[in-house]
Amino acid sequence: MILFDAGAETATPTIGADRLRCLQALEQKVLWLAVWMIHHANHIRPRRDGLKVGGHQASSASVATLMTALYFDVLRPSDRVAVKPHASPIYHAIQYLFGRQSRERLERFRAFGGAQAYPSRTKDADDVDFSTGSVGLGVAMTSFAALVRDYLKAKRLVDDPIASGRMIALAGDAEFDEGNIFEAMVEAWKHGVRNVWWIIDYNRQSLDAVAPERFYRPLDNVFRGLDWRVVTLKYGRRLERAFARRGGDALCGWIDACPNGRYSALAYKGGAAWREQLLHDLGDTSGIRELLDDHDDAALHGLMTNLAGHDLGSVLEAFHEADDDRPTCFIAYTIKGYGLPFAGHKDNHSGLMTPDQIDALKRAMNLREGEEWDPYAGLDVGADELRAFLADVPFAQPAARRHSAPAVTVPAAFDVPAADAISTQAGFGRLLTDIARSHPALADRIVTTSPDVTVSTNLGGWVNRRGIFDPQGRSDGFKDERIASPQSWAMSPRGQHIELGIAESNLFTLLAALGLSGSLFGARLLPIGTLYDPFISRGLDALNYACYQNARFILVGTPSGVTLAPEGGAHQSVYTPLIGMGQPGLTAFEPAYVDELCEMFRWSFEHIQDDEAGGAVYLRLSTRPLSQPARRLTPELREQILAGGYWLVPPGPDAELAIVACGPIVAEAVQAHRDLAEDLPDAGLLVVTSPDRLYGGWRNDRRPHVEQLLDALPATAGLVTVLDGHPSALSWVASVKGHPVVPLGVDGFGQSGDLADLYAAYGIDAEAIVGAAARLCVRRGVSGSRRAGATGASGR
Ligand SMILES: Cc1ncc(C[n+]2csc(CCOP(=O)(O)OP(=O)(O)O)c2C)c(N)n1
Ligand SMILES: [Mg+2]
Repeated sequence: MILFDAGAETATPTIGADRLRCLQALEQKVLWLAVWMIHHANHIRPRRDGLKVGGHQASSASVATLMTALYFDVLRPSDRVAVKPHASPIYHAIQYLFGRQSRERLERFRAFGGAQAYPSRTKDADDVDFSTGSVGLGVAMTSFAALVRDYLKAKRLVDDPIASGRMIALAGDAEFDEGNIFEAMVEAWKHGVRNVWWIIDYNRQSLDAVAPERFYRPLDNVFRGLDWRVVTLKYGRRLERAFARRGGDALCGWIDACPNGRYSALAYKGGAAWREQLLHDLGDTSGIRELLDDHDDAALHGLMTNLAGHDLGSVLEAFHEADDDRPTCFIAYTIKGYGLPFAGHKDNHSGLMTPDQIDALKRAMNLREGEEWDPYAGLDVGADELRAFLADVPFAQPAARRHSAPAVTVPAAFDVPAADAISTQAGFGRLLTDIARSHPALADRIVTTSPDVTVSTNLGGWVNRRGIFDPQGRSDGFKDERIASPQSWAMSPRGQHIELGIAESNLFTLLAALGLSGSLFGARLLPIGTLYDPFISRGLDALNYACYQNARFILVGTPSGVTLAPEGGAHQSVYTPLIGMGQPGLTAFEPAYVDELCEMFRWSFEHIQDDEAGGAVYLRLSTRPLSQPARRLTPELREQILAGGYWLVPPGPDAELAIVACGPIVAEAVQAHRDLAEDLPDAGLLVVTSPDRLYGGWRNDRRPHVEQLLDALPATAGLVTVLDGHPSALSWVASVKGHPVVPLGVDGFGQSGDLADLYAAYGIDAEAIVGAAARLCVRRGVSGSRRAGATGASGR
């Protein structure tokens, strides 16, 4: 069994011997605490459900040195770090040593209310900067946080030292299999983002597999191609010294050529196996036998696994050398499970040490029974010295790291853009343009962004007024050449629109960063992101990631549904209303009319600023112009719109039917309601402005709005629900009071056509609604003149 090898680190030009001794002691302690925390959760804490608790001892060990160097020496309080998900125990152990994490929470690692399995900005109590868990996203988040910091800097909304903080990702090497990282790199390059470090824990292992050795080259090339500095930390100083001996070149060549799988296997087997292999391969090379004779098995193992990512001195030197703001990638060679019995084993990802192995490690770390949680026991450095050292660590100095920012005042109402017929998407564009003109204080804090669909989602008017953000500034070539265009594309540090390439994952990761601007950097922004509604799915995990961190933004999905008609199925969203309902931390609306949209926007600006009870908002909009009702919203109607729905036509006392409709399909519902008036004069028409709010209220409120609405409807009445989206987003309304229902909507792929063709094909036109009403009435036994369906429609 191979166990932790403290090695004897030597001082470096910038790190004195005493300092290094303390750091090495902390490195040892951090590794122990992480391993113990996981062991305790799996083997000691009582369990009730027979489930494995898990935790990642090997992933943690891999990064113990790198994190020790960062947190106990290199970081400043203004730096922000995304820690690779499976190093959560190391992070919590470090915060414990700083006195920012309680022993109780460590004892409850992965238990309810305890330290989280993956670092969580919202659920952990020890000041996690960026949540991680879904690999790749935390890494990208650091780039976008840096972009947000640059945006604030350009507008003088943030002071030093916050403005000079580094955005740092401690990444697992397999995270670079996730495409989102490369999308983020390209975008960051376009925006000239600075002051970002990505430190790759290059253990060449993922969950299942050992990575091919060839991977290093493309990785290195990509970074260099995008103007990053690449610092490769390959061999530790003990190995470097061995390379300087006779036979050292051959030894170096041998390791360089050693396939990752073989190297990992030998790292697992230990000293005797290294010896046998080296004798076999290099025994005839002058100097090698002497080198082997100079090392017993343990020392040989220590030497051969002395990769730079486990050599504190090398790591510290490299980090300190990168002292400018150039984006820097450190590729730090490591061994997964370093210092633990399963070091290098290809199956070690979810491996857990046995109680016997833990006991042996405890002994190797000079810990006695009962000292397992002790921050100082068993180390070569005394408790007082370590306490003093910790108190002096730059990162431990008092500084606000969770900022707050004053709220931006939101007007009591927005003027509704005047038009007889207008789409919600056009209304959105006009509203935003009007805000840019008429509400400067609010507009100054709005920042918009879009993945290459700025103009086609109607942000053009806003961009013409507020400009595109570019820290350096660039003129609009077409304007300079006096070529007519409705769109001004000038870029400057004053610009308030961040134009992204087509990568929806980037949109959501940027929204995550913009939406945390207040708490990360102390300056509040009101982010609005637009994209075509179906492509929400493309970035869904990043959207979830943004919401999980409680980032605040307004998302506009437009156009949506088959209502996009001629553009065909690939651009038509079907189940996004269910995403709106199902995504925690996101409130979804789908307005039919533009006055509703204006009220939703006003509410959204307040909601995203409500630090306690707020969240992000999603508005599903359409390009279909609709005749607008001639009305002024009463306070009561405003409330109902926000609560999720209102009776456009309240049901009469003898109503046999109500149509429940959402979004632009309300026009068909109005038509069908008219068609039914003669047969069913008491029928009601309910406009649902938010299936999400309506459903949430039903689940959580004492007097749910949906119940109050349905109180107006006799218990015997039937419902026809209809939307341009998946029918289950509305059909649940029937179960509130047990009304019979025919649910209409779209549950197949979209296709090209005109509105009449498509609405008929998917059974959501007026005729289909009337047909559904007829079927309901037949089912309910409504007879004679009271039966609907003279038209004999073809509802589905
Ligand atoms: C998006 C996503 N897919 C899959 C997983 C499951 N998973 C967890 S860790 C891991 C491999 C991680 O390897 P690496 O990043 O190299 O970390 P290491 O443990 O080697 O330090 C995988 C596939 C995940 N967390 N996120
Ligand atoms: Mg790995």
